[in-house]
Amino acid sequence: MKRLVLNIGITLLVVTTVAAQQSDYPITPVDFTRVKITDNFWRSRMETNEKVTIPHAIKKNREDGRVDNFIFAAGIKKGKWKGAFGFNDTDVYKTLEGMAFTYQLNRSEVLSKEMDSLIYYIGAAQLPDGYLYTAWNLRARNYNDAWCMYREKPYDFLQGSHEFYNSGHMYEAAVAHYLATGKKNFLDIALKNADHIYELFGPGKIEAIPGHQEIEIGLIKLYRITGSAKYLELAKLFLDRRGKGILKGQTGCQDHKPVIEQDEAVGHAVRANYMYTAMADVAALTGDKDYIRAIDRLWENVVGKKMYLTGGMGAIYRGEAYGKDYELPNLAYAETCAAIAGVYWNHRMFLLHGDAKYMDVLERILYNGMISGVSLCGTKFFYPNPLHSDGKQTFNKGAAGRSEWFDCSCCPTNDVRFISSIPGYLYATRGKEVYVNLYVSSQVDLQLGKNKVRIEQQTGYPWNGTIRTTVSPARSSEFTVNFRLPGWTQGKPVPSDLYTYMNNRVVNPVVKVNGIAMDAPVDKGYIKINRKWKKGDVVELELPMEVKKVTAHANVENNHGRIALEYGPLVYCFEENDNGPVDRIILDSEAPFTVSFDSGLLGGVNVITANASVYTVDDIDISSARRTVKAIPYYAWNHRGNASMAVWIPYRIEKLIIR
Ligand code: FUB
Ligand code: ZN
Repeated sequence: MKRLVLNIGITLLVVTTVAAQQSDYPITPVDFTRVKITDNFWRSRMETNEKVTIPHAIKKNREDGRVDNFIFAAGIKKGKWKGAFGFNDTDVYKTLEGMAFTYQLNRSEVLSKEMDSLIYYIGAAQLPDGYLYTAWNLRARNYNDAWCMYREKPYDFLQGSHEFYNSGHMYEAAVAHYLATGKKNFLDIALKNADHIYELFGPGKIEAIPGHQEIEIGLIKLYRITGSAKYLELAKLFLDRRGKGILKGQTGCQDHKPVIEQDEAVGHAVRANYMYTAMADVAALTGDKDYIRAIDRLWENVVGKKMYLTGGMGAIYRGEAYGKDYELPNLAYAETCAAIAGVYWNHRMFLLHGDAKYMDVLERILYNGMISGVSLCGTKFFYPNPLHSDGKQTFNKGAAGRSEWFDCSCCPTNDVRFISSIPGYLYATRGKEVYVNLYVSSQVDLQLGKNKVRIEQQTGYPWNGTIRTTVSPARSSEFTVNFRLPGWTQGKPVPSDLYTYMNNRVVNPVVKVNGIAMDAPVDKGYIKINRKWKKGDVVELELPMEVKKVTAHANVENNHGRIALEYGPLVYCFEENDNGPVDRIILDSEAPFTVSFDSGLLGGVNVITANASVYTVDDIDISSARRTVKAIPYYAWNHRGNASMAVWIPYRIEKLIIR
């Protein structure tokens, strides 16, 4: 046994006695509260999240009954459960998690009061034994979704009811709230619920597993905060019970094989990605090699055969699921929640293996298929994130464009919690090494061994690749700063052969320390600068950006003869607003592409202009004309009304069908 001391911010310390923790991630992320983002790109997103999206989510949660459900379940007022999905409680939890993250940065009294009021209702709704799922507490019979049907007994339909999924989000929110405020009012509710679930479903008890993974991540956070090993044990148990037929071996919820034997991403993509995230945590915390091998294989499969260029995951609308290998239709499902879960998973893979390729994937998701899910104004959302739209099809849960909310609003509330934690993905440390993973103007104070180090980044990223980093240790000392060398600078859009650059020119970045160019070694995708640092040392990094023409693996049939464009970390798309109907464009892949910054467009973006032949068709004639066409960053599409959009554009005529 050893004493585990967790320093959990502000003035709070938890000291407890637990079974010895065997291992953990070898790399430690720098907590988001210590990173101050000073750029325009992410700072404005975070401000919008704080000032617009969080109030919007609170309002929507109140308007459509999600908050009332707790009030009614608590008996504070009389009323019937409202909503279409039993797991609507999670939207209140995820909003609370985002509020807690934000509170840690702004200390707003209004936010604090709002959190306490919601937590009061949640606590009052909890049954004495710890159970809490308002749909069951209120014996809701008005579900319109067969998967969430009311059952006579709690936990009677775990594959559909989402009771454990609900609890997982409650735990994550409660931990965030505890860390932000030091108050235990929410954490106590979460622990009571987790203890109740452990009593019923722990070792030697009922062999149930969640139909929708998420509780595993939450339990591990409870373990980290309390040091109580039973929460980690239960998380692993929920994983280890898979593949034994408890959920009838369904692939949809990854019950087809024991998790350590899984080698292909199948089924519901959000469930899968949350599961892989939890598996990485278990792998790190137990050192279990089978777990590590399994998540490595699953990652290879996703990044090698199942990921969109935008980082989107989960191709298929039916079952919100991963498709077969190379099944990547451009009318992609690519749910925002799956993208966020993909960030969680890839971040943990980096913390485990220390390879930049995981951060490359994370960056791709972040700047493209994740951030596309929230409008610039912060109140309009995509649930699926397709790479093609005809401007009319109602791909977004019944809408042809962004929506303010959904009956199932998992994505908007996931955005709320995720965006407020973005600074936590920038930096990490390992012993006397620092990792600079994302290029964002920012400032951070690090503890590196016994030394304090301030790092300040100034960059125009993602619009240009000039990065100036000032490293200021309190005391001059030797250590290593690792700068991620993005795969896209090295001729590799992704760390697999799924996508390739047609113009694969590798120009090595220029690295200068205090104005003097240097040849730094590169290892695992990082430029490693080891030296005796002194206050005010400056590293300049020039990542060469040029328009990249991407082709997809030949097995991705729908993209034969098509290219997509990238510039820096951003994937581009063509919109009808700039070009007329996008399905009439044939790009001239040999002609020059030019890039210019348009400060008046979509909050300020780099646009790419290109030569194309644009054809028109009438009853008896097809004609074409040479024209300049314009592409915008994919994340910014659908801000100018519903119109056609495409990421993958033909550059040669493959087939001509005349009917
Ligand atoms: O089932 C809960 C959430 O709703 C899932 O994660 C999403 O895919 C949506 O189905
Ligand atoms: Zn979602």
